[in-house]
Amino acid sequence: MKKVITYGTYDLLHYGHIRLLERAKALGDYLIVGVTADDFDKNRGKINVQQSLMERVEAVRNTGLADEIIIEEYEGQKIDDIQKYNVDIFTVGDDWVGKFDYLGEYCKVVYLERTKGVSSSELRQEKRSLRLGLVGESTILKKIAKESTFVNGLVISGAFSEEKDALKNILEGIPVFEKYEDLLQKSDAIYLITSPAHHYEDIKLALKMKKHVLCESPIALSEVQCQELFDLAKSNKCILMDAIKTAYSTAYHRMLLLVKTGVIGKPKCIDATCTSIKEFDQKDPRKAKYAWNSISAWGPTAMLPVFQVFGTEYESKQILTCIESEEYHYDSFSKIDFRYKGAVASIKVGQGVKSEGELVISGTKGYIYVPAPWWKTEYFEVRFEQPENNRRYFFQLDGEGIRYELVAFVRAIELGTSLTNVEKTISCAIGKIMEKFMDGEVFRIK
Ligand code: C2G
Repeated sequence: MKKVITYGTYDLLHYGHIRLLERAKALGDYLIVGVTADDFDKNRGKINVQQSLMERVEAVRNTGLADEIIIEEYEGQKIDDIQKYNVDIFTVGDDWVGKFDYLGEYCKVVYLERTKGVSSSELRQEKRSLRLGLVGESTILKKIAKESTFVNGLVISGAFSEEKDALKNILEGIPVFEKYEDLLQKSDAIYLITSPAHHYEDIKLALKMKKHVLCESPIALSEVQCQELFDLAKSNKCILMDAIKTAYSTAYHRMLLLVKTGVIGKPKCIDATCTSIKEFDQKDPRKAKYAWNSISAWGPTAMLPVFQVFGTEYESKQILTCIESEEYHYDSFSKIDFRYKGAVASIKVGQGVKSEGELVISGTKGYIYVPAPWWKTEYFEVRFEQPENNRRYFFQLDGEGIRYELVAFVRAIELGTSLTNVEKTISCAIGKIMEKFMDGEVFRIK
């Protein structure tokens, strides 16, 4: 019996795939089809796959052409499979010509002509692209514009900033609008990174015009305002999403899931530190006005694991801060201690103080250690009393998580339902901390 094997994602199964499978089957007597796992695709840069693995497997099964379906999960697996299943022929479309010649050592390799004029990417793009407007002053806009090119169905419609000069040299080839409303008119959604004090008004206007909003955290500087914006988004059938890219990093997300399985026992203490030295010049009022203080720039990221593990119902908290400018509410460093029933957490954030940017989650059986910079790491360890029980985890991170965040935003809009990794309650709890800070409910480090 001649065994043939072929692999693919088979997203939105189409005529090109079916023709490939038919010809593959005709090469022998028994056809094995390897369908790629989601993680495998993500790691090879295919982040826009629309269907789940089960849907794709079902679609292949329904062709009736596969005698056996297997899942492709790791690089190099093809060699293992060919040996394991005693395969005679490996085949794939000729868009891969040369790429799998190395398999010739194990079986015959056949490249079949790819069917012209049909592809999953085109099918995905058939839906009208979502026009995303960029709003704000930060150089992060440049990263968003770059990362958007990796996301199917997303185009940048233009940009707007109160500080026009701020957009110079960072957004080449993107039209800059004179008025915020004009950009909103030409967009379906916006990514917002104006200064936090402006978020509330900027988001409100966008939502009133029925535009979806992805806003760099904090969404607003008070809990009530946050809640109001989420309510407005709901009644206007819009998506409002908190942009904390760390929440979309695979390593971070998997780490969180592991904590929830109880691998470190009962979590008792979290220490999260985020710092980056940034110049703050209050003698330049134009720049000072738009500067993000340390608690806004880093607070949401640092609070994320605290709220995601322990929840938002802490018993008490204390904000300790070094204020550099009263006028601009600018802190060079802040530390927040949270007391929970049976647990504590502490975050340290700063733009005028440098420290080790690590995250430690301590539990009754062991602890999680995420090395600096933990907010964009690909790696973490689960450590125990007996070092031989320690485990290390690595998950590739492309585009600092921004790419996956944009994919989640676009899909949420398509499906009309929130797919956020940052719960609304967390966004509101962040807003509440910001409010306490702005109201001066702090201990000053003098
Ligand atoms: N195909 C084709 N004609 C098309 C489109 C795709 O013949 N118009 C073929 C591809 O060449 C491939 C198979 O259909 O052999 C599945 O295509 P994809 O789902 O796009 O999978 P791909 O990314 O090519 O993965 O390990 C995975 C494999 O390397 C192939």
